[in-house]
Amino acid sequence: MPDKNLYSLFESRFPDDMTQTAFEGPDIARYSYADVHAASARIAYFLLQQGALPGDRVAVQVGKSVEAVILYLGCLRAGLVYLPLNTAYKAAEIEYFLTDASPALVVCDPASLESIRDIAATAGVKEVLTLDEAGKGSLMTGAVSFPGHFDTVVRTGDDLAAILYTSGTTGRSKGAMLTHNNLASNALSLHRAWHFEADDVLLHALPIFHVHGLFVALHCAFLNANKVIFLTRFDAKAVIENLPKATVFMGVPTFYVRLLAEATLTKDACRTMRLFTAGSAPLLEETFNAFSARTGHVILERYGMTEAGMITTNPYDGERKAGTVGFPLDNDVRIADEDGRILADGEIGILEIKGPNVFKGYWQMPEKTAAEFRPDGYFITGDMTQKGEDGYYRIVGRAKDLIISGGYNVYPKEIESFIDDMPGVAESAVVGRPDPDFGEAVVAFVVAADDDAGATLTAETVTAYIKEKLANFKVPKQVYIVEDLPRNTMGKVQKKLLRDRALADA
Ligand code: MCA
Ligand code: AMP
Repeated sequence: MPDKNLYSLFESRFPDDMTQTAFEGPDIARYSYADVHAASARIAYFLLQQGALPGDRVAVQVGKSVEAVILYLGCLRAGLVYLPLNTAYKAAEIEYFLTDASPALVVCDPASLESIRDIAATAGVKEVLTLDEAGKGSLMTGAVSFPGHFDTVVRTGDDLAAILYTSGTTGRSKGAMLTHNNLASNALSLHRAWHFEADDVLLHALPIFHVHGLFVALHCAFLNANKVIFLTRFDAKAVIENLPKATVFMGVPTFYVRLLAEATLTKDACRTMRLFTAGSAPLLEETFNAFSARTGHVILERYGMTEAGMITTNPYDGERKAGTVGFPLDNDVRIADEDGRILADGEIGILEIKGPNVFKGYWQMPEKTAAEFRPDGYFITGDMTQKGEDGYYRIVGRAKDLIISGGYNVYPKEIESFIDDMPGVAESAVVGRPDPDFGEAVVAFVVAADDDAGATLTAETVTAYIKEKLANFKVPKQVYIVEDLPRNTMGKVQKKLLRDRALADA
């Protein structure tokens, strides 16, 4: 059986001189490709020795460190399925993921060990290991005595490499199953489309629990064994200080807004750069224009989603157009109406896609998977799209009720269900409001119940209630206590009116 393990693809591109730098950065030690290869071998051995078997899931909620990246690579090598979790998730959210995915092992920050151990025990997890932001913990102490050579487990292209949870319009998160082929094909497409070369240096400031920072950015770098300048968090000043050592930078639109707020972002600071890319949320034309006026660099905007990696990209060589996401990568795309009727060029409809990058389905949710694919295999993205006369694709809206705040997806339904369960609440509606920093901000409208708890309900108590239980990026930036929610004659909440009110107030 030919080996399609994604790690084997990376390994085939490793440099002859393995002492070449893989990672360096202001807050981390230097790691060569030899270090990464040996450390990922030790982790692969250790995880298998802990009782995990190829195909088992390894859930990981840890801060950003090179060791966390090496853990990901170790999982690939051991044939384990990597399941990264946003560090902002709280206990109740983690409980859902662990119960749903039933991982063999969990790796978490030592600070959350106690609470995660309890949840893991109920979810039948064999072992909970720790890894802190400094790259220390029981994972590393356990792995250290294992050999630095490991025969990467052979995988077919269709075997799972990772599961990434994405929230859903129904409020329940779904685990998108990504295969070795899905990840490899998308990595190779991007590497080619964005002209990655052996001497590129990637400046990395994204979180590594989502597609953008983990797959898009790191995979491109690994395919040429490039050096990665690894920032453990996004900080605009640190990014600008490190730009003169780099050639490529990738960010969500909020990164670019925050970079532009720094006077030190100049043409000179960008003198070694060849490429800035943006995605995960729409890049405003004013940000695109301000960035090119200030730095001389035209940001390349691309579009994608967890279920498919990157789908379209602006051209590397041709004109990069503001407000567009360019052309399809190596997948077939079409625009259709809600019933799947294919529309003519120029018409606005929902983008549907088919290709080697498109995921295998949602973990243990065959009905949800079937509902999001057409009978001929096209996946329904839920993004309202238009193909212009110029051939460029534009994402003009969303058919799904989704807010994207600072590059993180927030599904109103999830927040509404949560608020509705709060004592003293009759009902609620959550909408997105334009925000200069996060692109969109979460705003909640809450109707108090006609009871004692309802009588004392305030915006502050609602906020505090959500903050305690849900990830911070889901916490509304503003809560309105209202008499009732505007409804149309069918009884449906008129979210447009709520958005207008939130906008007028802002
Ligand atoms: C932090 N906060 C947020 C967000 N991040 N609130 C709303 N939206 C957010 N995204 C909260 C904090 O908890 C804090 O709340 C307050 O806002 C201010 O925090 P701040 O220090 O400014 O935040 P930060 O730590 O600097 O984080 C902002 C960030 C971060 C750097 C923009 O959100 C980020 O790294 N975003 C990138 C997301 C990403 O990688 N997306 C890719 C998904 P309080 O003061 O109350 O505690 S992959 C994807 O979408 C697809 C596949 C694609 O196409 O790429
Ligand atoms: P996620 O579930 O985190 O993978 O988010 C995917 C969603 O982010 C897509 O379905 C789009 O709605 C949105 N998205 C990603 N990139 C862009 C972009 N360049 N412009 C507009 N929306 C985008």
